[in-house]
Amino acid sequence: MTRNKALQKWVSEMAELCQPDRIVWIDGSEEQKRALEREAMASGEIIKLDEEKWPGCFYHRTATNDVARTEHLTYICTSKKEDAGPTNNWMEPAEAYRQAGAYFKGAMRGRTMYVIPFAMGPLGSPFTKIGIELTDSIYVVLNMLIMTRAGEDILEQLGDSDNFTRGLHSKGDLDIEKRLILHFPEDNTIWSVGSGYGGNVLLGKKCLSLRIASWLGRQEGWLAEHMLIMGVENPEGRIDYIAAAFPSACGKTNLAMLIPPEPLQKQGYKVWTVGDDIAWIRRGEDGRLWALNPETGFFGVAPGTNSKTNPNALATIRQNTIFTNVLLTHDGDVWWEGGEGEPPAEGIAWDGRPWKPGMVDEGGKPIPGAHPNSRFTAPIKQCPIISPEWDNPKGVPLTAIVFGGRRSRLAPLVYEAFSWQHGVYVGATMASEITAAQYGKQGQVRRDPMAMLPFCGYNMADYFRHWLEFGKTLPHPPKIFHVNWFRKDEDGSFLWPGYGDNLRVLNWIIERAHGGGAAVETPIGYVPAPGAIDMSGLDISEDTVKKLFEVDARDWLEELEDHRRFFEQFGDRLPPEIMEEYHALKERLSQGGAAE
Ligand code: SAT
Ligand code: MN
Repeated sequence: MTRNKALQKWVSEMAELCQPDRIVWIDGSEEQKRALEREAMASGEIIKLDEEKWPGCFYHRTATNDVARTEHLTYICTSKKEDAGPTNNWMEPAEAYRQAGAYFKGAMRGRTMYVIPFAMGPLGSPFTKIGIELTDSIYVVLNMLIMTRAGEDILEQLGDSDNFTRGLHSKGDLDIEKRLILHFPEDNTIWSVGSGYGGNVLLGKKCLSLRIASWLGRQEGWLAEHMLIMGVENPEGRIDYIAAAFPSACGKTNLAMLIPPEPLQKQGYKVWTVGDDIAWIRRGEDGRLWALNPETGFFGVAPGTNSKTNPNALATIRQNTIFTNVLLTHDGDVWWEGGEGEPPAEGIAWDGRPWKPGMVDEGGKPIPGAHPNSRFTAPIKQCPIISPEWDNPKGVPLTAIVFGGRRSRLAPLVYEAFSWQHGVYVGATMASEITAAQYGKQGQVRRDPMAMLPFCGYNMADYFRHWLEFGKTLPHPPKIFHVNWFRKDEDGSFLWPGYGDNLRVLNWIIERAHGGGAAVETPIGYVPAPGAIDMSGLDISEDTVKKLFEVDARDWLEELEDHRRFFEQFGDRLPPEIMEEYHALKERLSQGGAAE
């Protein structure tokens, strides 16, 4: 399959370790994919869904202890511990290879090792990185064929070069005690063993495109970010591109596929999807920022996806989609909580047990049919509003950068940072309530800088420094904003309708980025002036609007204590600019400039 000596050598060494019965190279052909689907159906690894209802779609169920990324088993293995930093788990590389090596040893006996050559980014783009994933899972192969550009062409592009990410994955025996997700940025290598769940095993995604890429980006002078990319077309036909970072399961996919509310649709607004999870960002020759989505598919959260919340996602997953851990019915249909229509009368839940609507556990809590982190894997091209620019090798030029989190309190609907440096502080102090995409206590607030806490492949203090330095190279750095769609009132109901109406907020952001848009200065940044956000056709009271934009100085001063505690862990490595911003913010808040 290849004459690349470095690749041949590495594949045979890994085969020596894992002892597969066979080695199969993935060529990217339709015939090979079909044959793999048949094989996985025969073994029960995937189940074909009803061809009428779900053409070309499959169902897969993971082990019940293997349903989300396992951050506590995810490591950055650098020679020096400080290079991984205090927010990453660290293991010494030799020790990490030794431990995981013991789990990989003979793990593919009786199995096939698939060699997947893949590219993140379009071939021939300065952004693009090549990887090879070795895996013993057909499910992984089929997902990688959707999520990445995979096959023979990639080998051709790679030629004799040894510049590729070496990814080794084995399901092992799916024992959580023998599960490790290891990154060796100094060796451009990823080892993942003991899991079969998306983010742990689709090595092109979080492992390469964020953890390894963030490391490469720092060396090469660009940014690898956990961001969606979308275009907003205004009635005059101008398209502004926005990149936005939110933690996992906070609505990146929904925002990227947003449908404008009726009054804005009538005015002629349109949205174009470029990506829903990862943005690689470079400075263009024109001094602007250019962003590219390195993926070719969506690995989205199923629950809550319906024709009201995200009709574009629903249209995207109608065919050629793999569903993981949703509810399966006996007639080859799927369903999930917050899905389309009534639940089926009965089915098989994500954990393989029989399920009926209304079932409750011993504590009286409803038993869900689909796991809260159940997913769909669908080709990006099937999205009805896919941007014609989505695979432009140059990427798309960014008008604004947006950070956001899920906060019931504190953070206003939107605010604008005073400068790039302040914007980096805003990103660095992002926080969000824990969702089903992570193991952990749901609802608890955790600090998640730039939504990269689980994905930054090096010391986060150095990452802040990289952002600060990167901004200095830009003649006109884009403005940075923070949004929070999830603010609640005293009785726990959401203050903002969200979904399509978020476009109203994006429009203010775009106006501000172009030098317009009325704003009021607060200690934390600029918020929209009364009337500056188009609320036409919205049933929202003045009082609610006031609450949405409220900046409570006392609450913020309390929050600042948490900022300080978070930053303390980085010691001397923290760039002084960050504490400069901290002190300036504290000063502004203490002066009582905020509404009480
Ligand atoms: O599971 S993934 O890491 O691929 C998705 C996510 O959690 O953002
Ligand atoms: Mn994500």
